Amino acid sequence: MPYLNRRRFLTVAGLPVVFAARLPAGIGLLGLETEDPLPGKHPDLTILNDRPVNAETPPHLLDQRITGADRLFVRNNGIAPASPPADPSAWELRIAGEAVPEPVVFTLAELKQRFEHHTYQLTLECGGNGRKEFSPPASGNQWSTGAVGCPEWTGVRLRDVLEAANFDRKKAVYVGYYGRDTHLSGDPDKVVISRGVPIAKALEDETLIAWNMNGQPLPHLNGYPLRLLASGYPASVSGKWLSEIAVRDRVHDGEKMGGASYRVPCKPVAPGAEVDDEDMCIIEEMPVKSLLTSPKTGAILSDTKTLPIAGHAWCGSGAVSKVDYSIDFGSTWQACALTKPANRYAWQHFSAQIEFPQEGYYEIWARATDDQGRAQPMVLPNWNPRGYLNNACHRIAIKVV
Ligand SMILES: Nc1nc2c(c(=O)[nH]1)N[C@H]1C(S)=C(S)[C@@H](COP(=O)(O)O)O[C@H]1N2
Ligand SMILES: [Mo]
Repeated sequence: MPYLNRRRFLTVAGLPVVFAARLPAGIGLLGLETEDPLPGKHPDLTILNDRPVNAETPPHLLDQRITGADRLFVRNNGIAPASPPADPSAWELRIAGEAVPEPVVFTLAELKQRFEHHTYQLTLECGGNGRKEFSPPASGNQWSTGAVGCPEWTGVRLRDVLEAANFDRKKAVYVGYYGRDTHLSGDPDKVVISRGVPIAKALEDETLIAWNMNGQPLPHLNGYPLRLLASGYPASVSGKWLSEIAVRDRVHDGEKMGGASYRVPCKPVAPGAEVDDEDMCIIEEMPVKSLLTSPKTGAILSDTKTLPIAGHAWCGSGAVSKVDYSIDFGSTWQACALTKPANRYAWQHFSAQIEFPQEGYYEIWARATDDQGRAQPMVLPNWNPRGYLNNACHRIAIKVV
């Protein structure tokens, strides 16, 4: 709160306090909410950090089958470009790297004009979603369940663009991205984050260079005007404010590809263990997971003992083959109805009608199983130093009165 200092010309949020001299001594100014840290986002997103901006979505706000642009979480590692480009069609994307004969630059207008457009519904989940539950705790944003969403994205295939740049299929090992956000330190030479994916993932049909979310230009905080999307991998590979793709002849060695960043012990370790760098492996496919989006946890059921439940389930490769629920802490499980995905990497929707035997306190647990028979664990899986890949069952509390 700004306090009056009569020797200074007083301003609030850059505006002069015109009658500052008349403010009685000892009375503080109320001040103003100067900036909305989450422009364009739903007011009920939970802000975990405002520098860099990190905000997650409460489960009940993710009930939509296609996540609304105002509801998709935000995970920034640095500072988003200060203002959107005046002319987004002139935004430039450079394709370079050892496996490209010479760098090629496409403007956003050229990308839109030269290549076929594709629309897919693609799940985006931060590798650290669920970090909050790890014990001993892992440093970083303490995500609970809301660093995930599944909007519909429109853009061009990365493959088509790399082919137009004549990339060398024999040489290409990995792609890495660069974006136009800036480092927290303010140092313009420091890269915020530059991750990537193996070339096989880069060449999949669903790996997009996208400019639209749900038919509208991307929200500024989610990478406007252009971003990469490689769904099924931790969302950290899906570069925002995309300015360059490097087709590498080796595993990409950009910022946050090494050390403990987005890497987990190659072999499971005891909670709290020290793990050497050479024993850490890059996270690739995300594990099977589900989220109960209706009802909201804490719901009270009265006059009836029947409750409809709904949610989504997804996995990093293949499809989810079943979702079960339990109301007796995992002792017995019942099957939910489950839809097919809109396309590969889209989340699937589950639903059920639950009959409760009597009044009381219950928890509903949901458990998804993928088409390779891998199910979500009921307790926290594989502890790792940075708290990635927590796909334990989601639980909600219900009172039946
Ligand atoms: N340029 C850039 N791209 C980025 C990031 C970033 O900080 N800068 N964060 C990454 C991480 S860690 C995640 S989880 C996703 C989050 O995407 P969203 O903010 O659109 O939800 O963006 C990824 N792409
Ligand atoms: Mo992330």
